[in-house]
Amino acid sequence: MQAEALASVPADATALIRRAAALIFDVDGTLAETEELHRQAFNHAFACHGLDWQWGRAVYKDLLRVTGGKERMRAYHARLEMGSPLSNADIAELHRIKTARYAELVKTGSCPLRPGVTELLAAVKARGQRLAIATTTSHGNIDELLSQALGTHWAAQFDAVVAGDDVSHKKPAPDVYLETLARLKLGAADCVAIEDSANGLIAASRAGIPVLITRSTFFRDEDFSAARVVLDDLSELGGARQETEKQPHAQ
Ligand code: XBP
Ligand code: MG
Repeated sequence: MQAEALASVPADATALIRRAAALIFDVDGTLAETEELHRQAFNHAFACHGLDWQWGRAVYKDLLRVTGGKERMRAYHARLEMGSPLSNADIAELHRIKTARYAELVKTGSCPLRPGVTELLAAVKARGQRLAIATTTSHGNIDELLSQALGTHWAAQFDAVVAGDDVSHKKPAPDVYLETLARLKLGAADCVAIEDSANGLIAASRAGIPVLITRSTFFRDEDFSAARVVLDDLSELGGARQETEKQPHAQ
């Protein structure tokens, strides 16, 4: 059976989820389809800063190969090979405006958690398994999204929350996943990473963590053959939610 075909069998997905001591979630694209809001927020920042940059979906999809909003803007500017260089201060100011706009957009409630996410989080906690977050975005963005979706005390559900600025190198480097494992005091093989992008798959795999992919809008047609399981979304994990007896790793 081809890896991709095998990887798409929900039974494998259920087994992978249920045997893990901890599930480590990516944020953007995995918990919610946030990248469209990020794209709109970037364009808002460019207009505020007097730049005639406007990132359409096709351009943004390509730019998403660069992780980190600040790094993404630098990469785009470098491609333009024109105009005066953007200083670090310019990039920081653009990212500040973008992040503020992103928060406003999230607060409108227009970016709910993806199908199956809320139910899976509840089932995992009911089984005594642990939850963590390993993302490239910022703590502020995580808090905006999950306060809106899970309430202001969302962080109490997670044993570790590691963001892009907590580590030296962003995905596809393994840093954010290695830091998460260190904070959880767990081995890579005892966890599963839930991701939506090739960079996220590479980062978790480099940390030795098995990966379940949930395909997202901007990364639907990526090569995920290195993943253990590939789903269209987490609602396919119905089985992983029904039984709630404690797991062997249960706290
Ligand atoms: C996705 C990213 C982030 C977001 C934008 O993070 O690469 O850069 O696109 O957020 P992940 P920032 O999928 O690892 O959650 O502008 O705050 O970087
Ligand atoms: Mg992602």
